[in-house]
Amino acid sequence: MRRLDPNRLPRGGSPHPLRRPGRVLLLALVLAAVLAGPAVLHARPPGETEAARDARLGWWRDARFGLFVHWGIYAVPAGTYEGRKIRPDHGGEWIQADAPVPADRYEPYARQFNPVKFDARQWVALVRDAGMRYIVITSKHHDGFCLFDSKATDYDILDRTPYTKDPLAALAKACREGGVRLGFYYSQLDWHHPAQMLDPDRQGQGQYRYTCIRPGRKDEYVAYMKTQLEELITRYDPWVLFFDGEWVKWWTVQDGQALEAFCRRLKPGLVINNRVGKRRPEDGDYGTPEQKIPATGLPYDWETCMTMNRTWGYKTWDDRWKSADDLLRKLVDIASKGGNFLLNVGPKADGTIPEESVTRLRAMGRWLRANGDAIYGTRASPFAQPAWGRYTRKPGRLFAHVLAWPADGRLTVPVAHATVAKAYLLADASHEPLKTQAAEAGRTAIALPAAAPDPVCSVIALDLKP
Ligand code: H79
Repeated sequence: MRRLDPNRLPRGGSPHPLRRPGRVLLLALVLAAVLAGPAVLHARPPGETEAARDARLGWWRDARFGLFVHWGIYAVPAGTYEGRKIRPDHGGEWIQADAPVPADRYEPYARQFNPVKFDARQWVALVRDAGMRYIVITSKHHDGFCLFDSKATDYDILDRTPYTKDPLAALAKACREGGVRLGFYYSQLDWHHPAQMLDPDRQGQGQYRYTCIRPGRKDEYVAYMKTQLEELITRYDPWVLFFDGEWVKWWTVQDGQALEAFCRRLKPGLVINNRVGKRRPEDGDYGTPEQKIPATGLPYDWETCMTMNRTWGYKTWDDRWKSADDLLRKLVDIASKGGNFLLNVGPKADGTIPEESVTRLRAMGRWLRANGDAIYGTRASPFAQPAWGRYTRKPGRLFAHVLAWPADGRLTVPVAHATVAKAYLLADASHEPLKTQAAEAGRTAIALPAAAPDPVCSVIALDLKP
């Protein structure tokens, strides 16, 4: 997708940028950027061409399905404080704000966070079983607690918990060995760092949602983030950075651009979400609709992140689970609109993933083993959404995801019969051809078996002639 932000008009890649039409504007922009301070213009790798950008984002666009992991010391209270179930409609990772839990009662949860059953290889095996291609895990959520061994703070798993290992190191290793790409969630909003304070002008949860910077201490906090991001990038070599909590007033577009540039200098191949800045299309690489699927997709790269029940971080009592069928239909819907699906689990404090999540992931993986060709590496449907389901496409191929099997055993698709080389059920290993014939208005009719082969979503593949 081409970006229209003037800050990102062609620059370093062209040999004679100042001889183009519009050079006065460009010069003015460069001048303005220089006057405004360093690192404003080159948020993306300087001179990155569209082709280089496509190459950098290729694996991520093809992956389509990833695991979000919200794991931290909030898994200890797990949704309950002083016998009260805290906010059924809100994530357990917000319990410090929602209860609220005073800092001197929250921090000691670390002493009960001892994930002795955590097995990185088992997590990666589950991710592979689910047909997911990448993981994004919380390195630091809003509570400020770090799941890795950071030299910038002692508020981390090695210094504050009985657990003696770095789980992100183990996960990075298991991901490398298992062919899964690892990414890190990182929150700019931080309830623990001394440079931030709860907003004194707000009461209740708003104090936490919109923190303030203590006068004169913003540079200190930005330096803290840079130290930690450098640790994360150089030590674990992540593929994705997912920022969050960027909505606070003190975090600006310029702050986002500078931080984005900083991360990319350390690893130019990084894929970074738009919350590094202020969620504008031109911030980072991709949009981040949360808990929702855009009705008709978005005109840039995007990823829907979503919970399986109602919480991101583990709660013992949240049993409002979406069904595996529902989640699978959402994956198909998202792929048909050209997006990725980042589906969340909230592991327990002992390091295990709730059984309800595991069964759903395995069910989705079973479907993907037979039908993954219609998800991975596909692009958004070129057609309007049909009443019976969704389309995805690849060069030379169209996939019809049939969610409502036609009672008359006939499906029509908006491609001319002369261009259809073959139609078949994707899950049928023999790829036995289905009968096709020309239909009204340049369409093709496909004769289907009487009953849907898959009760949730059966995929008809169409090989198209060039
Ligand atoms: O980590 C999970 C949640 O804990 C975190 N994001 C996911 C991935 C999250 N924190 N808060 N929320 C989600 C909801 C916050 C919504 C709002 Fe706003 C923040 C409402 C007002 C400020 C979003 C940003 C809508 C307007 C600005």
